[in-house]
Amino acid sequence: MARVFSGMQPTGDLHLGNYLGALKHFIPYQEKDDCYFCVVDLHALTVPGDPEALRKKSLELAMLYVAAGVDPNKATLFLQSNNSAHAEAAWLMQCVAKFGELGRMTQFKDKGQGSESVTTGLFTYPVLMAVDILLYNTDEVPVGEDQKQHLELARNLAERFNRQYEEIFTIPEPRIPDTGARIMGLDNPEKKMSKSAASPANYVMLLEDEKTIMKKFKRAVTDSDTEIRFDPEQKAGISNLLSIMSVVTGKSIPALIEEYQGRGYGHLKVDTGEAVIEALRPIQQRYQALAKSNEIEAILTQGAIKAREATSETLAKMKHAMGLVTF
Ligand code: AQP
Repeated sequence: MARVFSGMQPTGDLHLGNYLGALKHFIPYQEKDDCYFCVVDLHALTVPGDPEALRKKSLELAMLYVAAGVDPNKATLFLQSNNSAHAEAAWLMQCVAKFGELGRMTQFKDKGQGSESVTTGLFTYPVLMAVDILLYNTDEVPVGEDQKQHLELARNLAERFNRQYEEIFTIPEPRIPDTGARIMGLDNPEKKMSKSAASPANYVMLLEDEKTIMKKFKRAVTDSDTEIRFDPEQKAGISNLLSIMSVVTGKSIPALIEEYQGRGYGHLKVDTGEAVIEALRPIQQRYQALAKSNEIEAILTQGAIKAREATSETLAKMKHAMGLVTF
């Protein structure tokens, strides 16, 4: 049985990219593996935000995990800040990580854009993400493609710690899906779908209403050609629609190309919109039911206990290996 860990940030709402690139793939793991799924609320503090909104979004995200199929009887679901081992281990690992390697993280370069006023948390958060994973002796991390570099850092830090101190950490493997690992913006298929995009036309939120979802798909930017071909370089918009349709319906991309060839882009747009609406409907229904109950509080309380239990030994080993004395 493998140990599986993954997390998502409670900043803003989850979009289709977060779902198709990551969350959807969490579900099958819980049938056979020991899974820890986390709302990484400490990560959300790296950019300025409203404390009340963070509290609300953290619970909403936990409910979305459950609505999307995470079963608290099979997997451990918890809020990162409820297990203080994460913050403690992050400090220890910051004393192993190098300034230069953190400066090379593309997400920091994109979000920080060289500004001196960004928080140091934004700079060091890949180290926190590394220990999020390493503390659980994780074997596999299901993530979207944009997290590849952060996963590589986590592996490097684990190897360095093991060499420099003691062999404590398992070296985790990223699990990036073949299709859907990088869902692109509907208004700009050259860039990944992102909740911090300038226009809401960029993304489809998991809890968005059906009419808006369809409108966004109908307006999805494509090229002015008519040929249906999977070519993310030359035909980014059409390739993005084919990827979305493929992950949502389970049909292969070649089968979809055959189905839509010669029918014009309009059909593909509408049918992809409909397939997404169908896929999101049960999630939205389960979410609405959960939101009316206070079930999530008990789930997260249990999850926090299990998460603390799972990490206490590794944290103690880490401290001891580094020369800290505990009474
Ligand atoms: N466009 C995407 N396609 C596929 N997977 C994606 N992920 C994010 N965007 C896409 C995956 O979603 C998981 C959770 O990501 P996160 O909570 O760390 O958020 P993020 O990667 O920062 O997502 P955003 O929407 O892009 O936020 P902003 O705009 O704030 O940067 C991860 O597994 C991620 O790979």
